[in-house]
Amino acid sequence: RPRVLSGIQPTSDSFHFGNYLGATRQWVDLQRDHQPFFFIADQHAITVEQDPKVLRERTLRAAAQLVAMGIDPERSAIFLQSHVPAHAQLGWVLSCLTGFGEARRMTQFKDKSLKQGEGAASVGLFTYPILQAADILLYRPHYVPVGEDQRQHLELTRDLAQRFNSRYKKTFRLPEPYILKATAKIADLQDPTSKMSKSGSATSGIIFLLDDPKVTAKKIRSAVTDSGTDIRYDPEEKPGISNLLSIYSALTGDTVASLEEQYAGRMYGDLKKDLADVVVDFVTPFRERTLELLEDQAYLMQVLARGAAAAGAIAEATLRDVYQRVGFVAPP
Ligand code: AQP
Repeated sequence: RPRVLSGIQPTSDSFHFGNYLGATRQWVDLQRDHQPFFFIADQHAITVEQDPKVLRERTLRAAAQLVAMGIDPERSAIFLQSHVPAHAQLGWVLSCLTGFGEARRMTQFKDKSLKQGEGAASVGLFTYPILQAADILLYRPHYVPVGEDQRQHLELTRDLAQRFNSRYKKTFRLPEPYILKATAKIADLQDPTSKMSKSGSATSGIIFLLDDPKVTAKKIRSAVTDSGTDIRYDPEEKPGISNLLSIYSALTGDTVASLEEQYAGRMYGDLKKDLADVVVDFVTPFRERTLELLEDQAYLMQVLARGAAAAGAIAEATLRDVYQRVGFVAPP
């Protein structure tokens, strides 16, 4: 079975609909006929300052959410990045293979460091995509299910894999990004030309999976819409309505064309009201299940321990190959 791997940062109390529709929902689907590895990127999280207590809480909340949304610990290895030291160890080797200019071209670093102000961003934020390349390459996955914002990092990962393979010996598989076009970039409800992102936007534009469903319904009913009145999918002219249609279609399985037909001649308010109901029906049981899982931390720790053992065995074997190929003497 082809292998898939992906990760998510524990940097908020709840995942948002961008994370879910852009990435983790594909994880749930792909686990059925792939060999799945999914990790919570706690080491990436500290590229910006975190309160240690909050980070610990959010890490467990992330694990609970993954299980609640349908990642099955019996099928998938769910683990914490910091539990598998090979990630950081391979990260170092790959950073020695990365050009400074090459790292500087990463647009996500440019965007995030600009927000933090000149010179304030950490070196970790700068080298983050290299650690991410290590996260991926250790497992030699075929596919990496992510949102569109990760495409450039995936290209760097492939470049580094290729460079290592040609400089030393074929070691890494070149992974393919698995990006579903329809949900590759879920937009902010208040600023539909920007991606829904916890660090970039006012919370009124973000649908958090664990928000009180009443709050979520209100956010959707207050989403910014476009000029004109017709409900049609046109991301250029109607980014707000198009985003709502994308979310609606992804959650119900109705095609965008059939939704356009269904809402022909109706008001924006009708679409928003119906979408709010669809989203509430989805998040209500999800939220209950997550809160239930959080009551049983012993179970969550057991899931993470099992995941780390499965992932660690593979990651360490790859790292051994790498160390040997770059010329490190094996420990006695
Ligand atoms: N708006 C989005 N549309 C589609 N996919 C998205 N992803 C994130 N936002 C969207 C995908 O979610 C996965 C996990 O991403 P992450 O852990 O890197 O989360 P993130 O990037 O920290 O999420 P944010 O909200 O975008 O945070 P900031 O603003 O801090 O960067 C990835 O596969 C990502 O593509």
